[in-house]
Amino acid sequence: MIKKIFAKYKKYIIFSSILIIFIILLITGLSVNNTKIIIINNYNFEPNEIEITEGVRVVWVNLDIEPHNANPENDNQEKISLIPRNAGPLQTFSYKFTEKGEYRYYCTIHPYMKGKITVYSK
Ligand SMILES: [Cu+2]
Repeated sequence: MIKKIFAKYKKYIIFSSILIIFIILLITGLSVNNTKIIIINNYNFEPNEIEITEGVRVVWVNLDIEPHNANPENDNQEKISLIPRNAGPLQTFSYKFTEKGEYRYYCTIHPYMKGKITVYSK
């Protein structure tokens, strides 16, 4: 029965699958330019050093079962009031960097977790 239906609509199924894949590629391709993803995995920011241009949004995705956050290492660095809230397991937080500079951050819960983001002007 299912085979029969599949045979009947084969063309449409293949066509719509290709269309869906194309749309997904289009959406991810567009957002990749303006978004950088940092995975938090096993008490590490991966990658822990990135270089971006102004206007890029950095998204941290926490894959650990522990909560993590990312806060500026230097309190005088008033440019970033960076991500003050904790991210629980499988949660994300994000920050859009609009000013060039070097941003060092760490997790206040696990201070040995460190990262650096270098933002260049456009
Ligand atoms: Cu942490």
